Amino acid sequence: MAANSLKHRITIYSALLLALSATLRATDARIPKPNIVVFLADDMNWNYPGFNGGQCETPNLDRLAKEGTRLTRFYVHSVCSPTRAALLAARYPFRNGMEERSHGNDTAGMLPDERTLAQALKQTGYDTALIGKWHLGNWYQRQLPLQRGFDHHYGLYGALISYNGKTRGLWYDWHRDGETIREDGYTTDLFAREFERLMAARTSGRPFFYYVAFNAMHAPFDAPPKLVDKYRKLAAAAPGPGKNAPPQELATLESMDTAIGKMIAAMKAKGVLDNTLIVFFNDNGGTGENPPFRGGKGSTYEGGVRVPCIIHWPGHVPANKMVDGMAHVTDLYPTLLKLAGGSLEQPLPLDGMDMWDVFTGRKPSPRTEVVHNLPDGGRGEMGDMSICQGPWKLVGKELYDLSNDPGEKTDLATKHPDIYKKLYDRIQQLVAERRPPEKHLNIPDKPLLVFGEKENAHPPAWLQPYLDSLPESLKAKK
Ligand SMILES: [Ca+2]
Repeated sequence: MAANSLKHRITIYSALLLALSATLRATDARIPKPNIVVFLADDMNWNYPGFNGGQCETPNLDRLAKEGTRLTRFYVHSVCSPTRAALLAARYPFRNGMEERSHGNDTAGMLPDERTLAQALKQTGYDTALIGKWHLGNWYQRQLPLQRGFDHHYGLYGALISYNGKTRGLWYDWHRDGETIREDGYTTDLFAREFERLMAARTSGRPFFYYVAFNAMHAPFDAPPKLVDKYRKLAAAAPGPGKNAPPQELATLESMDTAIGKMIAAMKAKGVLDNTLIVFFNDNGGTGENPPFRGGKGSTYEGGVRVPCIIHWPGHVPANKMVDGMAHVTDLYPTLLKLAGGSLEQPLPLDGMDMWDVFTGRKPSPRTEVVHNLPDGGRGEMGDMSICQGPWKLVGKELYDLSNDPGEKTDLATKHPDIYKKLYDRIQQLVAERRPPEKHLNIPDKPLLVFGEKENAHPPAWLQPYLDSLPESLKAKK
């Protein structure tokens, strides 16, 4: 009897294993290992791009939106560094050390034991590159992109640089592969040129992960004068509500759209576009207001943390579709890594979830909770403590039902004290899981010329005369 039962079990297990391996083969056959390109905008307002009804001309983003799936409830963090850390580590900033924002002259960076998406994809056989803004530590060598999984980096380590001068105050911040370099030109255009160069030079045959993190449209603005003039004239010709976005900001965004168009064209010319998954999103809400949502950058109201996100891979991801299930920036890492055939096994547990079946419209989102900020997160600069579970969202002492009130106008905290308490208690539980950031110090202003401790120790001979020669208008504020 026992022998029969064992035999029966073995037969069942064998059948299950066969079915499982058939499913895996079918999955492998259905999904080729894609190239992955992430386009990350900086501080873009929800209502500016054309695909969201904005007045900025963004034909390339609009095409991505039309040919792809848009996530309409995609969350990030309310300022730059925490979102970038959540993207690359798939863990909330209160765990990965970047709840403390990377400021100008301090040594704050992502904790060194965080495994980045670039490291994980590299282990899976991908070529990796970061073109643009890093902002996860701008000083110690161990913090910089080449030490965090990128084969190649071109752009800035910090934030807030002038688009033409590449300076933040009198700190210079422009690099290629760990060297301080001098290049004339507008950052956004230079990123496109670098992408074109990399694409044309590709010979490896391995899949690639290119992370393109624009400084557009972060201040200080220095947009091409012709474009600024165009939007100034448009605003004058059609004034009124919703038509008064600053021309500098719209011109900056249109420049970014043009750069994205050039990069897509470069992939098409190389014959790799069809097998490339493109993700576009924005790192935090735009400054000021982001209608129809409340608030903007630095706030945990929807306008600060809910951003446009497009998933584009024709033939694999539905075209012209909206997905309204909840998703968070940490979900990209496990989703992309799994698609790439990589392993999610790692010492630090992930907050992100595999969302491929959500992006492809096969299943509703499994995500039931997003943490926006813990009490006093990031020295209070990330907005009020906030968490959402399903339609309910706690922001500071307020409670909103986003299913009826996405604009967060009616505070229901006194009407539903039980729900408020449940969310509040959950936040307190998470406070106990907080991991302290790396101890960081202020870097002395002098003799600081360039970000990157090693590069600053041996600055190039042209640097000081170059900085001295810059007009005040090209020196961004510290
Ligand atoms: Ca930002």
